[in-house]
Amino acid sequence: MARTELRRSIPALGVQTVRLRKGGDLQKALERYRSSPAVEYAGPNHVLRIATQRWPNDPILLYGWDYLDLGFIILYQWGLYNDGSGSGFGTGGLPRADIKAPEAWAVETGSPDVVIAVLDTGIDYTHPDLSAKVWRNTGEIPGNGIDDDSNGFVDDWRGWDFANNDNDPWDDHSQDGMDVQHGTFVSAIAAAGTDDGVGMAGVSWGSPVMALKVMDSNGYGLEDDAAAAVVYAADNGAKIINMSLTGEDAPALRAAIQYAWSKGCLIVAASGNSGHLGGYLSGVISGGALRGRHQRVRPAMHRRRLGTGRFQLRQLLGREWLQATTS
Ligand SMILES: [Ca+2]
Ligand SMILES: [Ca+2]
Ligand SMILES: [Ca+2]
Ligand SMILES: [Ca+2]
Repeated sequence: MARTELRRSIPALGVQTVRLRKGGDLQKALERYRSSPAVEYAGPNHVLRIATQRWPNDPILLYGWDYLDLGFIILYQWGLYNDGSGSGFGTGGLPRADIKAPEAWAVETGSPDVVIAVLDTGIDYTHPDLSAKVWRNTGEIPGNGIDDDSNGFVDDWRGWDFANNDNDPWDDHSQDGMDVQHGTFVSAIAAAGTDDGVGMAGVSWGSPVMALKVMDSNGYGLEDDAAAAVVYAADNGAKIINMSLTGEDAPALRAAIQYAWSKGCLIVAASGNSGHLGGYLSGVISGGALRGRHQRVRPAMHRRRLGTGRFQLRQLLGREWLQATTS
């Protein structure tokens, strides 16, 4: 065998670790061990480390400011880190009923290469926590009336408004005379500027958000606009497509999702408070809401859809894994 010396033996597991002699070649040693019929598995002895956390300095995450000044919502991002103090809509909190964001951020804070398309009511691209995070179409020269990148959309330098068929995806969503800006809120949850001392923290610190407005100022949209936006996202470099919207089964959107999926996009849709769009289509991760004590917000309605969503997540992970191992 290779030039090695025994380091440790774990008889209960049938495991032995060896140390290469000075100047030994790890790959060659592994190949030799793997070719032996007496060896079931050979691999490097991986370095482990303690699980760490990383905390950005955004004030809403840390102190729970009523930042958006809506009056009736106290924004505290307990979904990222739930300390159990009861910020979860007054139901009391269950410590660490959250997405373990600080632990994840210690490993990865999100890449600028992973563009998140947000199909929603648009984005307030002047918002201090989003202005630097809005995707720019570098192939398009703004305001010259020419489709410079020949993608079928004239002057689409910061996304597109499919609801009004114009190049300004500004979030005009309001209700009862008050700004609601659902798309802006969703975009910030996904990828607000983070560790910038401003406002809230996003899950992905690095990702740009592609503003694709598919719903009008009242929060309603049409299937074909959403389908066209999904195709736009897939064709223009989005890696993740988020659809926090709901409705009846929509064949065009179904076809668009299959198109985006075939181009390697990861698609996330709301499991839905009513209706059932996208959330249980093949290739879609279905997301639902939990309260601060880990209860589903709408127990009866979400159980079925989230159950299906978990199945699709397994499917998706299986496919990702297969892609990774065959490439
Ligand atoms: Ca264009
Ligand atoms: Ca242009
Ligand atoms: Ca517009
Ligand atoms: Ca921030």
